[in-house]
Amino acid sequence: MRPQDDAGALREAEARQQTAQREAEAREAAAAPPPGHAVELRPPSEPVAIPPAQASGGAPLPGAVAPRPAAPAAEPVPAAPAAEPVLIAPAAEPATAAPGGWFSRLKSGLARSTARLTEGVTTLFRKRRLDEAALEELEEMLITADLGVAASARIVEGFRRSRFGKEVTDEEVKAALAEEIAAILAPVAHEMEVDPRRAPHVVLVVGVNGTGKTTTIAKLGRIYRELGLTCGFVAGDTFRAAAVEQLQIWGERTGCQVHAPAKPGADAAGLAFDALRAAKEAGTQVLLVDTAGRLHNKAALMEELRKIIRVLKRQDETAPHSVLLVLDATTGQNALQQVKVFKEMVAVTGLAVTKLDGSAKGGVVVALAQEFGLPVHMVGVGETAQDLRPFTARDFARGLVGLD
Ligand SMILES: Nc1nc2c(ncn2[C@@H]2O[C@H](COP(=O)(O)OP(=O)(O)O)[C@@H](O)[C@H]2O)c(=O)[nH]1
Ligand SMILES: [Mg+2]
Repeated sequence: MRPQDDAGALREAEARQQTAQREAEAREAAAAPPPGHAVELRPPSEPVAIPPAQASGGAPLPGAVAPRPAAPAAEPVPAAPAAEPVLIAPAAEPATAAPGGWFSRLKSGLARSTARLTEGVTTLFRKRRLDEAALEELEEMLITADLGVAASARIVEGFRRSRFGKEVTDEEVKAALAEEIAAILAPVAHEMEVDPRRAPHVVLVVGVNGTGKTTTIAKLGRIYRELGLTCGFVAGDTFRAAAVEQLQIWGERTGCQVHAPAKPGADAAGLAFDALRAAKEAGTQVLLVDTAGRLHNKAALMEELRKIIRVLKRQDETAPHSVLLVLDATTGQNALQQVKVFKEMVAVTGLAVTKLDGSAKGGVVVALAQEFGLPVHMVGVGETAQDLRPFTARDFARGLVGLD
């Protein structure tokens, strides 16, 4: 990897984002509520089940209890008795390859990345002796597919040890590739554990604008509601009126209470502080805090995030219990740079990688695992509330190389 190029690419991406944001903000300004207009904390509305037809054919999570109507704010739902820490998918859920099953959705989501990774393998290894030249070509191909220099070297070493001089077919290479990739991913494949007994377990969600923070919060909210938990959202990206509205809509759809700023641009830390107090009083079990991602003003963003953390700790010194960094897979190597930057700002506890469905750069997840060793909790493979999956090493690796 060339840090120089990465920094340049990151600046470019930021510049693009800034332009898009300025345009969006100009549009929003017209639609924004007048200054001083208070947006009330809305009592949670009835959860709206997403009809299966709309949900990419996804079945409800097995083991999930039917979503129950959320109580009005005045009548807090008591914490479920003896609730255990929860994962977003009960371990019992099989990785079925059946159409509509989540593995098939993960696999089809990864299709573009798979094509990028395997086209080379197929032409290189129809039937060939694995010699030095072949290994070199393989390594180059892996780097091109965004797996990063270190992970690519490690994979090729594995091939050298086990298969050097042997005649191999493309199918054998794919299977071996899946194994080598899974070995790199296994140490980081941990689900994000949320402990409802903390009432609330606070998840601070950070990342560059447009990576999918708000969407991921919505998807998580839906899953927690399906698991029978009470869940709140904090619309901490207070400058963008559209961002607040987006979260309010998701709150209504999922039955999660939304804590919105009194006016656009209100202090995000103050909002988070009030939201945590309200969530404690109501016994809300999970609180997901959305944040701004204006990386072009790094110092200001760092100050804002640190201030949010500081005020949360004033009420609960163990909060935030998770700091989830959301990365957009389509940005490829840029995602690596973003991890470095956000790790300097806050104590990131895990990653969510989104837009794997629209990306040819899913290989970057392997580079992330190799370079940082941070837990990869979940992957986004689409825009609907169903399209968030826990990250499992073997399934992801096999999906990436196109195997069942
Ligand atoms: N295809 C696809 N789109 C996604 C995914 N996650 C988020 N998006 C889209 O990416 C865009 C930005 O997402 P948003 O949550 O607003 O990003 P934020 O600025 O980080 O909050 C939206 O149009 C989302 O629908 C995903 O996993 N797949
Ligand atoms: Mg957002």
